[in-house]
Amino acid sequence: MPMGLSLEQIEAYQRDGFLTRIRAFDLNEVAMARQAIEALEEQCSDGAGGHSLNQFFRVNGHLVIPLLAEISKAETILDSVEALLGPNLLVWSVELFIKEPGSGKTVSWHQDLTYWGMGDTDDEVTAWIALSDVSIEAGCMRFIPGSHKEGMVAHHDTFCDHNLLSRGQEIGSVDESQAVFGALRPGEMSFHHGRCFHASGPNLSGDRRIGVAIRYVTPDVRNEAPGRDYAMLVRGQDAAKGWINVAGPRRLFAPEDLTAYDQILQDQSAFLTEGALDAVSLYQHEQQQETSA
Ligand SMILES: O=C(O)CCC(=O)C(=O)O
Repeated sequence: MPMGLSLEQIEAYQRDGFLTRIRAFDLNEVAMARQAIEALEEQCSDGAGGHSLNQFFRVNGHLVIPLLAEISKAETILDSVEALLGPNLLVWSVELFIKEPGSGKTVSWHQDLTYWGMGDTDDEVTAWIALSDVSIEAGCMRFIPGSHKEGMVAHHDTFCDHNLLSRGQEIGSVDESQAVFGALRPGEMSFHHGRCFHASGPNLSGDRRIGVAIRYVTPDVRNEAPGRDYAMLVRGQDAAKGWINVAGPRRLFAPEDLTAYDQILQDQSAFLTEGALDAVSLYQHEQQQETSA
């Protein structure tokens, strides 16, 4: 058993469907990661290959931005993910969740797996790493303990403007009195199961609220899932080869990687939950100019 998590932490994740306040990076590492992301925002705001930087931050950024691929391969994170999913790990997606200071953007109650086209599985987990102080005031995530045991539940689309989810999709009925806040200090991470009900509030703090969400999967996910899909092997082996393995970026926005990015987006969109064809990602990120501090 890898030492990334204690037995108590593994049991808590299995019981509650989430786990919070696990250290991923020290303060120096997290400051460097934030600085690198903000440098990208300054220097590459136009994006590349016909896509905005925002688009890469929303979906599959690890395919064209080496920094995001490197974060997803950090040993401390992988040790903890291995404790939850076992020794063979792939990255399906890396996304940035940025709420600007004073932003009213929220995320409605949802389950991730509902829209991802990989079916209902226990072999996926999100590691969400805080690159800033993600306090309650800053709009940290909230989770409903044990909700991952309720199966996949119905969602409806609200297309609400202040929702960061692309269709404003939400679960009809959630007992919010049961919700647990997952506040994180910079460099800490939480884990959540793809069926765990989760949401987040506005950022009422004076700083940006920045999180990197990494979706880890195992080779077993592809035993039942439809269509073709891609993932980057980061630990162990993918003997089953159900995933089409991608190597990760050669360098920032390499033309070959941008071509692969388009192909992957097209293939993923083809079998994504109907109605979500504009982008594989569930999420819309705020543009910096929308800041309402
Ligand atoms: O960052 C947030 O507020 C929501 C993140 C989320 O829904 C996810 O990582 O699945």
